[in-house]
Amino acid sequence: MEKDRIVEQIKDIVLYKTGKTIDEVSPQAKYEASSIMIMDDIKEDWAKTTKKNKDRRNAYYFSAEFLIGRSFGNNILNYGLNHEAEGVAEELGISLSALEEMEEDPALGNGGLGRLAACFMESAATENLPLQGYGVRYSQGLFKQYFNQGFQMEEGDDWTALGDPWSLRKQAETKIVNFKDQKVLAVPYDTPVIGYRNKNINTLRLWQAEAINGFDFSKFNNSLYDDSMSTKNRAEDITRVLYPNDSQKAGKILRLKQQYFFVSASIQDIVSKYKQHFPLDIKFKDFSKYHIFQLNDTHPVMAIPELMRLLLDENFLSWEEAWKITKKVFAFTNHTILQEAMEKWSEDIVETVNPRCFEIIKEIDRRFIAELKESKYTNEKIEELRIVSKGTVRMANLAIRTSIKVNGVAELHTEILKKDTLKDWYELYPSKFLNKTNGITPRRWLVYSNKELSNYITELLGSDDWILDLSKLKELEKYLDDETVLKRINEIKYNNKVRLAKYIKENEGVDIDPNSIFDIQVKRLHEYKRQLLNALHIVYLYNKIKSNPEIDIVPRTFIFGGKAAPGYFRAKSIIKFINEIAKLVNNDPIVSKKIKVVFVENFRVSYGEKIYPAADVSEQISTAGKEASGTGNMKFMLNGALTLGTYDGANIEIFKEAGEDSNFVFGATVEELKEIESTYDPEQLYLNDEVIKETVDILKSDIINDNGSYMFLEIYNSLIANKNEKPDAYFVLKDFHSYVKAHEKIDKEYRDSLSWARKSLKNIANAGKFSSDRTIKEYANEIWDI
Ligand code: Z15
Repeated sequence: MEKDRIVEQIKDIVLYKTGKTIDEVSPQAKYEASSIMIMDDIKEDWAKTTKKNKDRRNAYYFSAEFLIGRSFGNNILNYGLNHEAEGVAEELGISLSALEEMEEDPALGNGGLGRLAACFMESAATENLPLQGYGVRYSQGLFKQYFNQGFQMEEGDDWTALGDPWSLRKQAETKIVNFKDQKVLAVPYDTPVIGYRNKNINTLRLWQAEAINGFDFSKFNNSLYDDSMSTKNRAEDITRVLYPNDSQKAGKILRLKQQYFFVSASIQDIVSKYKQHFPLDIKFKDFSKYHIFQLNDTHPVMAIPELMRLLLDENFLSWEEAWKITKKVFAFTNHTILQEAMEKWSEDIVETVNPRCFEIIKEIDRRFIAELKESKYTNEKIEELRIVSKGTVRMANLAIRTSIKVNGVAELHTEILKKDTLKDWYELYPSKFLNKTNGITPRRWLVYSNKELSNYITELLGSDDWILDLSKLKELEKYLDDETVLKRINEIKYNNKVRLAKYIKENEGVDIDPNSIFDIQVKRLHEYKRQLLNALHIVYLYNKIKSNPEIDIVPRTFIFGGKAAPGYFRAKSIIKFINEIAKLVNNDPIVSKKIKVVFVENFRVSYGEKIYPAADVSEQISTAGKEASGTGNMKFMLNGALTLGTYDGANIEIFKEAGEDSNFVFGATVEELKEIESTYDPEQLYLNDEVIKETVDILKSDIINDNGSYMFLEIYNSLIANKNEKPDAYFVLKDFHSYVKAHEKIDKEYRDSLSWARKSLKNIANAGKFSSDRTIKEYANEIWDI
């Protein structure tokens, strides 16, 4: 029997690894052995896929982040071992969920951009598309977050401390990366990306930096101990830590070194494999037939000069020959219009990282300008478009100039790029621009994380085909008026809420009531995402309940999760603010009967898997125009939450698919904001609006306490009286009343539980578009031609 074979194999691995029998070892050892067993099981299929893809055109996803989350449960599901898994765990003397909880989340990404890369890898494997991931194997993933007196604290994330059963070190394929001031080894670690039930297994290759001569014995013998260690440390520094900024540039030389490190290793890897495969094609005439590199934002853009360098200096092609190839093999995804996220590097930093690449960039720029002059472009326009200007290298310009295609990540976002942010580029290269609305993998974000709903969908549709064709969910619409189905939808949601409440009790120590509305905002902390608007609304409710304790409102639990970049003071202030509101609300005997607030610690992929299935309301409340797409919004929708959101990013497409009447739309549109922008005066709004004033004034009161940090005064000033920057730049006060009204509508509509369930089902039924299977097929057909 399959189950017995698996159990025997795991016991064997336990014995080999520990010298002990299964009943003598820790849960961690059982987890490790089970993972190794899976790696062993898949090895032939993995090798077969690798071999098959050798002869085909491949796409390569270059990304500084892959936020893959835990592998164990997802691999069991995708490889089709899930029917045996519970029984196997039982034989090992442990529950399956206890085994799963042994795995550290590899947090090799910050947020949306890194998680998107992970969803794309899974979908490509599932769709039998030859897509290889290339990135960085950070020793320290994104910091772990905890709270001390309501303040965010950060702790290192040594995610491999207990080993990493999901990767194989491929020592023999090590590369050398040259910087101006050091040479380091790039050692690849390969992780399998298992397609759903198709035996197709692609590869995610992450590079780790190591010293060439790890330990200098001559120096050591001369008792220059520090010196002998420093070469090793300086090498390992390059991949030591993931920069914790999401939608914000780092601007540090080490960051550009990380970027150049992984793209140099990747391009060398790919070029050397090509030469092995086609030793006669010394002019690389067919290189562009076999390769297409997707640049995930500007982080991997150094791949462009690096490919030129390899073709020119190491393979002796002429500039024209090399450029012709380079111009055919890159495509670029833009993920933001925020200026603070646009990477621009000062010339001396680029020069210090790799002088030859800097020279090549300048030559690309020189030739580009000559071309523009030829086409009678004005100096003004040329200044906008050029790559090197005023002492800085603009990475987006280099990417757009070189790429065959440039894409935004949601319809609105792409329109803003064309009309506004990249207007001049769109004029120059209109046919390069296209939209690829983001998506999420339904395997991790529904089948794995919400088994009860997933099983019910299969029961209703009479087949599980929908897992591979999410548009089939549309057929659920025939049950929109079926009371039995609607009741079951509510029951499943309730069960998921009970599970989350239990987990939150265990992990945060807060009691929450599964009968209350679970109203959830989980995402990175950023002013444009407006967690502050959510918080101020809670203050408004608090005041309302205080002045009228008998008020009739449906009990509500506001759940927050998300990390602030350690250097982002105001984002940290907002966390502190929410934590103080939580304390105030939860400790008030009257208010806490109606509302509760909890900010969960250390929100991450595995926490998301527990949260999304339990949400009634999905908070997607960014300032219109600022959230490029959002993908959390899709995870909530697919799990039956109703969206409370602005006309921003992919929210607009969610409203379009599921209908505005199944969601709660509020706030100013991009056009409206553009119109009032120059005259917007939040101070007047505040002074003339009693409700807003009373709400905002809590920041200056002694009802809550920022422990002398001045954080709350700083938030207050940012809204009303800021001298150094535009006050309320994200229009929190502008949208406040509209947001309050939308919440009142939620309160009203939730009372009709069948009608709510109908809207929930409407959302699930129309979430098909947001499968990353759809997205990845669009990339494959319209950009990659694979
Ligand atoms: C990041 O997570 C995103 C954009 C960025 O420029 C950086 Cl540096 C990080 C996010 C967007 O904010 C989000 O709207 C989008 O859904 C996600 O990328 C994936 O495209």
